[in-house]
Amino acid sequence: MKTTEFSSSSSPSDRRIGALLRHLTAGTDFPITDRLSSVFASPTSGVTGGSVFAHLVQAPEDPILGVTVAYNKDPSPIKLNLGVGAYRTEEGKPLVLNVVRKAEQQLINDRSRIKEYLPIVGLVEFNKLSAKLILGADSPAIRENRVTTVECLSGTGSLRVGGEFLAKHYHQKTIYITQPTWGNHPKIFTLAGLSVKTYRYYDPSTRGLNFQGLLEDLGAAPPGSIVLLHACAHNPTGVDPTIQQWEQIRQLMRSKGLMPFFDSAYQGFASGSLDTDAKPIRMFVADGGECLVAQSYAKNMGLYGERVGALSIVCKSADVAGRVESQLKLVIRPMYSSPPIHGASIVAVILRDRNLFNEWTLELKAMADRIISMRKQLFEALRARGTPGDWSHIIKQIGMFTFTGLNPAQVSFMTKEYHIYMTSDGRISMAGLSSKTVPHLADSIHAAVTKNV
Ligand code: KET
Repeated sequence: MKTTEFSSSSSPSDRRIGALLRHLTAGTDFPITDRLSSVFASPTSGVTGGSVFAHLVQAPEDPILGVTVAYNKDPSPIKLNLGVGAYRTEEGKPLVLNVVRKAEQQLINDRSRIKEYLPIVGLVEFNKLSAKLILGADSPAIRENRVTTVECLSGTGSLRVGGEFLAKHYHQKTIYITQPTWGNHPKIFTLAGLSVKTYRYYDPSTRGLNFQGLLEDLGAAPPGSIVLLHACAHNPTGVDPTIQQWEQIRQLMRSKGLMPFFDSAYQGFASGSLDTDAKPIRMFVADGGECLVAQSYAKNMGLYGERVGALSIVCKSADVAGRVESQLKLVIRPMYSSPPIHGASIVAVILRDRNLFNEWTLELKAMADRIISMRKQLFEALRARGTPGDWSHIIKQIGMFTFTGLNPAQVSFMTKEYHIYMTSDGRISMAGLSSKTVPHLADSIHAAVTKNV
């Protein structure tokens, strides 16, 4: 339908519509296209009828990102956002890593850089370097060309592309996710066309891993089922299997032909070492079997808003990997055509340069260390206040989050009375805390627990 152009060469009916529109818009600030949309709206609405969307109910805010929305609306000067897993400095400010600034400067200075579309699979050098980062520089799977890696829109996009690929081409359509897990997992995989089931993971009574339950549930899963594994720093519990337990999980999964799909959103944030945090994935790759890995650079390079990540599929042969890649392109092309160039270029500059890479590992370690120090400070602050209960899980849990055990009523009390924002499951982002804000948080937890909220 013609909408905005009414030139002298228009047909008589176009001219009549043009005149009508000029009449309608005279004296109003409404853009002409807005007016047009009501003139040409579907017959069920009519110009005077209600909106065709009138039946929509207000959707709830996202359980994690909605916390930031509520936080932004709070005018209190003492408010504290411990909802989303995003790193903050001791001053409570978002951090752009120094190596990222340097890489961006390099990119700007390079006048030969262009803004053409990337290929469907993204920046090829970024893909190669990402596979090396997660699987290890000496990985036989990479050497044998058995890995296909595509750049995706951060961790979420990588999971979604992987999920849609599996729904289309893998014989089993059920994916098992941990109970509990990151709230977006079930939504991503359901919309990708998989059927989502859970396996036991966390034991609230010990605030640790329910290893027996995990083995039983995976042991009872139909052969071939897909299993989503958090590579490290499990979200939201902060509880990871030990290396010995990973080995048992690997043996069980391989013996039943279960397909591992790793979500690696926190490489480097658990131990402070990129290699140590990738170990569980490398154990699965070392046995020669197949698996999928979704990588995110949101947290470990602080590239949250750049939306840069990668999906790797480790196959049995180079031939299969090539065909897998050809099918991944068919998933990606109608979804977003090709990924963005800037974030992947930053990552590629840092990963290819030994000095920048080393500098990155230091900055990453500093972030991980600050989080560990926040754990100690919060634990000590609660001890000093004599807050009832065992709070040792604060220092035992790993990664960005503490799964406090606070219930939704206690969380809402802390938000209302202390302006502390966190997800209703009692998860707090330790990365959002600083030495200055620890006492305030400890006061609020103490009050929530002792007032029997
Ligand atoms: N996996 C996990 C386990 C995860 O916690 C996140 C983000 C992602 C993937 C996706 O991150 P991306 O930015 O797409 O690379 N988690 C934090 C942010 C969010 O919810 O979007 C969070 O849990 O706070």
